Amino acid sequence: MLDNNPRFISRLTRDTYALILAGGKGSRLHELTEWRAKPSVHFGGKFRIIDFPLSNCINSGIKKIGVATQYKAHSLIKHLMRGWSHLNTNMGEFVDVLPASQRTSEAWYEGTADAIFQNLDIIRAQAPKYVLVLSGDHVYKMDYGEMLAYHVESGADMTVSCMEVPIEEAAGSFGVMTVDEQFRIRRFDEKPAHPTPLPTDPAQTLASMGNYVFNTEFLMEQLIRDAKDPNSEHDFGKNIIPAIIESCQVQAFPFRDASGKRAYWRDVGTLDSFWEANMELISVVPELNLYDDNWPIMTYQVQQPPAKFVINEADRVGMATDSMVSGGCVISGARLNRSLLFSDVNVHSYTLVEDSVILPEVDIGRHCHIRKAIIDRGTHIPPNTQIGVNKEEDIARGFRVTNKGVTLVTAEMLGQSLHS
Ligand code: ADQ
Ligand code: ADP
Repeated sequence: MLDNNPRFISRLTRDTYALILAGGKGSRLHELTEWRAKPSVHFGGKFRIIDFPLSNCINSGIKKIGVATQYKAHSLIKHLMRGWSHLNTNMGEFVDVLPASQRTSEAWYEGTADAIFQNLDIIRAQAPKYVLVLSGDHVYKMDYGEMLAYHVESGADMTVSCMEVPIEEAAGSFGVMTVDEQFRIRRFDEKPAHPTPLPTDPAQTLASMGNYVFNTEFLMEQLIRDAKDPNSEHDFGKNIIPAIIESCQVQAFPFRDASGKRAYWRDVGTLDSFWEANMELISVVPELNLYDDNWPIMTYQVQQPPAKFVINEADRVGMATDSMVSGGCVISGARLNRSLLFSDVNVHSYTLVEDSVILPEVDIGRHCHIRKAIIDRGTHIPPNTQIGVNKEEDIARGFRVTNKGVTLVTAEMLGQSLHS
């Protein structure tokens, strides 16, 4: 059996080219993606979202990686150059940045399939046996080797990773599928308003995670055919998958954790899910373990001194509970509770920060109260500011308040210009 033979799986991963799609807009993150693509959005105290699929590739033994960028790519490209270029070695390993650059026509990347089509010559030059197409938008830990082994073992032309998702969560957001007993996909609808329920559970549907394995030759044939179709939007979910499920073998790969249960996977596509997924990390035993030596998540990090906590001498105030605090932070005479601070954050005396996600290089002045908020990178909160305490007031001041009552504050909302 393939999956019992790790040496065989390493042969598959070595023969795979991974192409991470990182050009999408992520518009439901509002101002967080006004200046950066979603894969470049900060996550988990020191990472960017794209660090998860990239680390998954490395941990799975896939070391030929392309990242297709398009929308607002400066922050992302900077991160890739600083954090991931060390992989470019003369051993044939690399993380290649593949910006939309009108390589095959006058057009930019028109859809996910077109983003690959425009780079087919680059993939061809590597002559991999398999191409792994990954979404750069999600937070999860996954051994792609298992998916590759499943793909090869089932003799599929294409394999789509999937998981059970509540119907209301999937409606309008995910591609959903119906499978037969062998998990071959028999029907696929891209973001339907009313997803087909699972036969075993009417509250759930089988959703695509936007990750695909292809036999390289097969992928090339499909993309060349699709490129000639004037009615196609050149998208995997909308065009490629529905066009091939009848005549080709397209398998669904259910993504499970080691105990066979639904694995951790977060879309962090809205401000509420971004806030929730970050806050989950603070719990005593989070579902996503960032302290797992067996599956390290790698990133770019600046050299920083340790986080420092200083007590306010006048009234002995200052403490942090149920919080994660990154390098370079100075918490001086302030209180933190259930909060996640990225690097280089300063919090000054008599300030209380609770249930909040504070991105890098934020400065929070004295006597502030920040509650249930996301503060964007580089924002300076003036002394005596209240955020998240009175949501009507937040809206009146031009902050964004979500349906679930999370307040987002960016430097621009406070009239501050941001340095790059
Ligand atoms: P979405 O994520 O909504 O659905 P899409 O917006 O096409 O689909 O984004 C897919 C990935 O491609 C993202 O990582 C995005 O950044 C990137 N991307 C989008 N347009 C791009 C372009 N022009 N150039 C380069 N990269 C681009 C997809 C599937 C669904 C599935 C969900 C799971 O289509 O079937 O359920 O992912 O989240
Ligand atoms: P990140 O916060 O993701 O690290 P970067 O600073 O690396 O982002 O890149 C963000 C890009 O957006 C840069 O090109 C930066 O100059 C630009 N940018 C960010 N905020 C603003 C703003 N308020 N006005 C103009 N440009 C901005």
